[in-house]
Amino acid sequence: MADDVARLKVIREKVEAGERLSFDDGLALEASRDILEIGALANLVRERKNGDLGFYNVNTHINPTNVCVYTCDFCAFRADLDEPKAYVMYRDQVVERARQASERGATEIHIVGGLHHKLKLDYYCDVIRWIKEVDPEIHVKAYTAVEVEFFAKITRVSTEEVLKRLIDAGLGSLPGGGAEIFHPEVREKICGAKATTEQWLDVHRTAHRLGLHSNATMLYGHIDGPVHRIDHMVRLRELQDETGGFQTFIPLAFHPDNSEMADIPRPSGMMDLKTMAISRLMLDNFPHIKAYWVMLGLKTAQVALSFGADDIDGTVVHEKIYHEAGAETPQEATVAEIRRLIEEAGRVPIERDTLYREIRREGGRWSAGAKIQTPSLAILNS
Ligand code: MET
Repeated sequence: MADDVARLKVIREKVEAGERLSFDDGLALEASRDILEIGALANLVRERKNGDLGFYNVNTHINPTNVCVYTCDFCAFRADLDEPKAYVMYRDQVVERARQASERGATEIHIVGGLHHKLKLDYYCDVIRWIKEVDPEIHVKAYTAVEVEFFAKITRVSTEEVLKRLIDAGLGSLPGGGAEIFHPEVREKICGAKATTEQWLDVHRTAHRLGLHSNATMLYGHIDGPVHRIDHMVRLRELQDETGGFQTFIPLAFHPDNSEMADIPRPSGMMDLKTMAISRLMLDNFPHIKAYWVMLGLKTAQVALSFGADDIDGTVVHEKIYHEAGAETPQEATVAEIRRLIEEAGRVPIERDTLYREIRREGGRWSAGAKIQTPSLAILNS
């Protein structure tokens, strides 16, 4: 206990001085139960970087197929080709979904899905094209690094070539999925077949070099321990030092239902908030930390806005992956609801696009302004 107080005091001094926390500092935070002090430190960084802004966006999800060659233990979404629940969305369905999104004023479509061995890269490019034909303004954030690596394998081209073809089709940025846990002790057990840690990081490195921004996630609360989580964050921090291309880190709370790990309990509220706060503290070079309400629940996501998070994600609609794993959250949150939650948390709700530009709405139309910078961000970036 006395040890804990002393360690946190040293960490506080570092945070106040804007110094980088070490791997061991991360482990000390993990070992501590002083959620209020950890939260206060994360909040300090959060306010230094993002003031009192609380970001959200108006988006929708498309999961083009659930057919997947991989059998990750935590996944309740995947299907074999011959299973009744197996599906592929073709042009009409994608166009219809994009049309609905566009009519609702969505600024972003988020696409992730299964790795279907019979579909070609052209199909995955077409999904983006079909959306862009409906609404060229809508930002398509599509395909995890795991998917990009898989497309490269089945097409026998480099991941750089895959990214170039996707960009040509209209890709705007990469989502952060497929990262799970980078540490091999865990990764090999829960998703050993898919892209390795090095491959995942390399796809993002390449994407950043090609001018794309991307996000990064971490699936926590299953067989991961403190070392694995801190290792995950430090690897991301190192790549971000190199490229600066990451925008947002999203800690994802594991949902066990219908998965091969259904016997593992869900992460607790304590773990959710601590992981959020530690992410903010360790990932000192990530501009944003997101409390993804679909997985955390709206209530925890709201509280997380005082534990390091500055973003609560979007209206979502049509979420399948976590709902099939037992998420009890609604399918959709309204803008009014999201804004109320942010305001009640003492933050100023700001609608952003995928690249964190402020959205202005007039009548049924929207436009993106300049990239949002809090005063402190402006100073840091000048
Ligand atoms: N199947 C993809 C992957 O493993 C998408 C996962 S959804 C977050 O990366």
